Amino acid sequence: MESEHKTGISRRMLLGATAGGAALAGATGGRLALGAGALGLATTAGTGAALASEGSFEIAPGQLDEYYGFWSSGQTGEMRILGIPSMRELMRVPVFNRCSATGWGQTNESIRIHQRTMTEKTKKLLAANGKKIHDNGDLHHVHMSMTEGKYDGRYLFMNDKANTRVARVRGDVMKCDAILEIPNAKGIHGMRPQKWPRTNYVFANGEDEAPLVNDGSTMTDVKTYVNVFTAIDADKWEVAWQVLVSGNLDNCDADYEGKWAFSTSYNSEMGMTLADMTASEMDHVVVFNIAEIEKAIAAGKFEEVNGVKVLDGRKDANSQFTRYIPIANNPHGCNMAPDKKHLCIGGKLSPTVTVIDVTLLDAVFEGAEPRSCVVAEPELGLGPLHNAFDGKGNVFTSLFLDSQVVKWNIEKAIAAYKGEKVDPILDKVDVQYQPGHLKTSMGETLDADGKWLVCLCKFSKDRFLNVGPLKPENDQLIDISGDKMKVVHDGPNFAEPHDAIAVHASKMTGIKSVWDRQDVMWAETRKQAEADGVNLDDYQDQVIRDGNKVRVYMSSQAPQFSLESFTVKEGDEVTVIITNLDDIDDLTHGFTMGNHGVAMEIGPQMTSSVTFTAGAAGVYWYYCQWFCHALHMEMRGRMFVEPK
Ligand code: RUQ
Ligand code: CUA
Ligand code: CA
Repeated sequence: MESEHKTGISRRMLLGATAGGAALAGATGGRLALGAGALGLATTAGTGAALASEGSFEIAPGQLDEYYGFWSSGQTGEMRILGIPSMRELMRVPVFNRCSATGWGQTNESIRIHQRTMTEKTKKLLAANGKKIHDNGDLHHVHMSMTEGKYDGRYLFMNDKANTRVARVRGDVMKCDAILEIPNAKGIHGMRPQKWPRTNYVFANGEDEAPLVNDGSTMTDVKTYVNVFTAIDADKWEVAWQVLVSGNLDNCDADYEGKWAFSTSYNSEMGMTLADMTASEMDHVVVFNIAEIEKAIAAGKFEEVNGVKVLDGRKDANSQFTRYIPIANNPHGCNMAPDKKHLCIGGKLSPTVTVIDVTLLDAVFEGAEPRSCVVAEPELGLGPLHNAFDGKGNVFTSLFLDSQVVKWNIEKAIAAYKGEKVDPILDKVDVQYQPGHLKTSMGETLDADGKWLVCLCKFSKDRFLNVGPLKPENDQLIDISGDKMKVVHDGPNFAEPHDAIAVHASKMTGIKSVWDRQDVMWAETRKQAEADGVNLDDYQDQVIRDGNKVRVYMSSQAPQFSLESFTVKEGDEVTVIITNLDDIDDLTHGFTMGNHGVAMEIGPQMTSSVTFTAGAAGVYWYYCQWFCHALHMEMRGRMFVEPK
């Protein structure tokens, strides 16, 4: 298991038999232990599950959390992984952002993922700014792929509101493997995977209105503006179809039968100013009829715009693709309950949540009055934004203006709507402060278990030591296992987690600890290596000159790079390709080229490559920036740059 290194010093000798030794000893066993530990948690006394019922979130040192929390990060552009209930941050997964630690957004492997689905227009725009990719994103929503209404651990999907994109992260290695720029739409906000029969589509809402062919031929004529609902083929990672809608689109969800998708609209007015956007008494929820849309696409009844199949579902088109359900002005959250029946819409400006019975939607498509599907509209408090479920018929709604979470019962709300004298509100709890999204453990699936609620508060104000004018947000953990909600933990968080999901660890047993040498992430790099006569599996150092392009192939094995030095010329386009031969858990190396703004991660058995222009003549040191060995500081080498 432990390899003797070229220095003749083994890792065990250097690190001793304590912490480092133990970590190494578990190198093969560790992977198994992780899966078993995660599974074991649900039943073992004294772990998170057992503590949860006692209202404690504490996970003792060495113990594992019961749930993975997948967090968005808003304008930071990454996905984060936290443990629930400890709320410990476990990992950051760069997606739309540029990451200094991993080289995401700089390595060739990541740039290819960014560029694969980029439109020509975007490529031109970026080139004009001397850039290859957008290196920011505004990642609001993270959701996992599902099979029959339950998490299947395959993928996580996330939106970028800033640059109209949707990305996919692989559930096995927790790396982004696909980014899709959505044509025609503007500002992807709400985004949800199809729940049933499986995630064949990822639905994505366009929030901003723009001319359909946005080429400058029309600009201020708002009548030419449209909004676009997009269905992405989740496997092929291309746009399956789009539907034009009236009004803008905010949040969305899908049902548990695979029949419908739903989107809230706060700007049915198609207003361009705040006053215009809040002018009407009512906005609406758009219901999309998936079967009717698929039928029309199959029959070729679409218009192709920018390479995408587009249907017209606007009000005037009177199609069978959409229905518009009037909802009090400026609704926001859109959450499908795991009872498979009730869709809950947060009122935002209205103190109500509107409950739609989705079994009544067929009738609406057959001509029934659109609001005939509304079965409850409880008044809950000020600024209701999002809803979460415990699987027992109760809903938790965030009240932004009241800084509270309210727990209420759907059946009681329906009875009250019918005129019975019942109060649907079961409990209210103060949160600190101004909550947006909130999420229950497994609550957006049929496995909703009613144990924990994570509430993402937009303001922390006085809850933490003052760190200056820019303050963290406050993610709070609420124990919902009893009748009364209990806030049990404050978790400061950096800009700006909007949303999170809590996935039981038993769903995530497919996570790897070591890369597969043949992984598709570097398939293109492998092709280049083959063309250069280099076999990435039987590693030999090579420096290949191809005009002013130089490709440097080497490997890493703690604590050394196989090449102690290489030589290039000033202004050469240098590509360094490194394969990490270490194959034990947690043995990540890095490559940082001094004074060139270049750094990347090379995980166990991974191949990474990065391209840069060699600077002014001289000697430059490169080094490994991920602590890998007692002789990690010595893991370095020189690049000789000869004058032109
Ligand atoms: S939104 S705070 Cu971007 Cu999900 Cu409601
Ligand atoms: Cu290799 Cu540090
Ligand atoms: Ca409005």
